Amino acid sequence: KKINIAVVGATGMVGRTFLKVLEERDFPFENLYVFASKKSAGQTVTCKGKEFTVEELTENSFDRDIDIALFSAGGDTSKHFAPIAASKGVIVVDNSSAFRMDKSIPLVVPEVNPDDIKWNKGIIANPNCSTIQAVVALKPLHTAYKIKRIVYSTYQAVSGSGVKGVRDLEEGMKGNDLLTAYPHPIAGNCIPHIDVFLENGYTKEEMKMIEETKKIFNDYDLKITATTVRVPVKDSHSESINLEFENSFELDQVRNVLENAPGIIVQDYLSNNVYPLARDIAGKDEVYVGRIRRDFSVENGLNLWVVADNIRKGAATNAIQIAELLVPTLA
Ligand code: 2RA
Repeated sequence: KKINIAVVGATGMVGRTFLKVLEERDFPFENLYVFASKKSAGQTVTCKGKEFTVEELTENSFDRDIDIALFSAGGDTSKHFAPIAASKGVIVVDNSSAFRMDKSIPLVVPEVNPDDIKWNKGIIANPNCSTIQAVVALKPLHTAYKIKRIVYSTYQAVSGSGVKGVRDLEEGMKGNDLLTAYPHPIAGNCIPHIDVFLENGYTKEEMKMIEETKKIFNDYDLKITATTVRVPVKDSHSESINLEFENSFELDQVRNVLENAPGIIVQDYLSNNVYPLARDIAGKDEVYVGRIRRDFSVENGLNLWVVADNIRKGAATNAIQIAELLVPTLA
């Protein structure tokens, strides 16, 4: 069956990347519909060499034959329109955080928990970018050695904040500090504050990594803490991940497990300074792992350095990989 697909939020940073990745992966759609807010309606976007006119998203937008809708237009838009789309038989893959922690809605990374798409009831949630790259790297190790505890420290690109973050960095680098995306200048700075602070002193971003990891692994015994930091990098999130396993491991085994795992590229050759670098990895879809070394301060401890493009694997490509898993299930 040829698929009819919709992109909601088609003019945003992730929306435009949806269109690029659909084309790159030659996703088998017959018809593509592109939606955005009233102010963006009328613009044209391209996919597979064809032009599409952006329509304003309304409650009737899904009164046509649409099989899958990719949403990336903010939590409020998803909260309002995803259930309407689902009620018309559309399967929504939602990139917002609106439904991620809803127990009745699967939270999916295709390399990690693909079978969870089976119990979707019309909405599938795409995890937070910083969570996606982490669980791709950790899944094979969790399977092999059973993770007991995770310490996440992230160094997150400004494109995670959309065009405002990118502009704050670019202007800041010219000495013109704008404060449109962050409470402090981002140029030459590290800001330990992504999203809002919660009662427990953590930020929402930190709690997303903690709670989403447990849901994706379906393992609520995992002990996890996180510190998420915005750094003056345009694309790709970098993460230092410290792990403690229940079981012992040999380092060359660990490297082998990672090298043979889906979606991972190991870059770890210290003699010639080879390790994952955000600037090289922008535009790629894999998760890059390096600095693989024992944490000898604890029993069965390991340190990793994990880098991925936060707009591609962290959002658009992961959502489209979920859509690819859905294609065979559509009559
Ligand atoms: C960020 N992960 O980087 C969050 C949302 N994209 O800002």
